[in-house]
Amino acid sequence: MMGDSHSRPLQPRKNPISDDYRITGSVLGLGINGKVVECFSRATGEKFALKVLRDVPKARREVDLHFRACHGCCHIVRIIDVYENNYSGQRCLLVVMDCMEGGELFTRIQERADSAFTEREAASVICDIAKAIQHLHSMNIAHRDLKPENLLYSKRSEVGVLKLTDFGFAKEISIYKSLQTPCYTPYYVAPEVLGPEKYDKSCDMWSLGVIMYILLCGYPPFYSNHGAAISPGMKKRIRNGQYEFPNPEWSRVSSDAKELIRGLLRTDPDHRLSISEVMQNKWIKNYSMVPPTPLMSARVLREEEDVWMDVQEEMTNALATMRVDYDHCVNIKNLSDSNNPILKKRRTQSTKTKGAEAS
Ligand code: I85
Repeated sequence: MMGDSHSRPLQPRKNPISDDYRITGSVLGLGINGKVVECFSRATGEKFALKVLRDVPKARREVDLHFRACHGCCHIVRIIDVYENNYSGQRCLLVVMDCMEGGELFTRIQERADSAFTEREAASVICDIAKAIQHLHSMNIAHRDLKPENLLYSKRSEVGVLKLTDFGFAKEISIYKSLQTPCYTPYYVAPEVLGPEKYDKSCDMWSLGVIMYILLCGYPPFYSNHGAAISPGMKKRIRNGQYEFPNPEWSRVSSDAKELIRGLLRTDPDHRLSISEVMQNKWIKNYSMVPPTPLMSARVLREEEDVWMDVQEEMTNALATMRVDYDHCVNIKNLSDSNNPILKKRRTQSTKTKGAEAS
């Protein structure tokens, strides 16, 4: 199952990981599907990050997509090795990754001196994230969990590279795959049958818009009135595209940047910008020519540090809602097209009638 024709095949190793790596107790991060701990290569002494997943089909999909995606793009965290081991009595997948020592994107920006973070730098950060998305979308993979916690820097120093991680919700959206079901004749396939591919990708584009907005001002475009979990009011604002560019944070930000955000946060996924349109956008393409206007993001992030957990939770919830909505929409379409009992009955009847006519 690991790997396919257009990728390097991945065979999880079966030998104990402790042959090759020394696992320390140090926890680097906690995901919903598993924890990430520190480990060291016995051969080189180099430090790596190890993600421990229970070996279930969903975990296999995550590792397979992440492994295929991390080659050929320097903005996706690289997988070094995968082991299939028994770990505390359970079958586990142990994923050895390059260790991102620079921490999360917004922690890094928050640590910057006031006004040292500029619109030009924000453009270069968005360009890096966009390159990761472009790579994924060109492979027909939607990440579907693009959020601040999944954007990590490789090193603490200036040379650190921003990389995307966690493919726990990633989905392969090959039209060929979805058309392999016997109910479709590819020549006559309706646009909405091909639609889901676009909706999964447009989820990543919306996330890019939210991240770009936060990067430029330090707070998100949509927020809940009551702090934590997503509220009906916030859902309504997201649905209606109710957000603003308030002063003073936005007063000096270029209209090119605001225009790009508007394109990414369009409520109708059909009208939202695609990744190729973003790569062609001049604020992205010519980011080195974006004015180096000082931003207020670093200070706002620092001053609002106590609500950052709520902001992250809200984004997590919004992404979950979006994935459910789009998946649901796919199910409705597939069901009505393929398992329509009346159509099935009529088809068998008409065959009988035709047979009777012929004889
Ligand atoms: N290194 N979402 C938040 C981490 N190197 N981290 C998360 N899903 C993953 C953790 C919880 C992301 O798939 C995650 C995943 C993978 C990693 C990951 C991969 C590679 C790291 C869940 C660090 C790290 C290492 C040293 C220092 C620091 C961080 O997290 C810091 F700077 F924070 F001190």
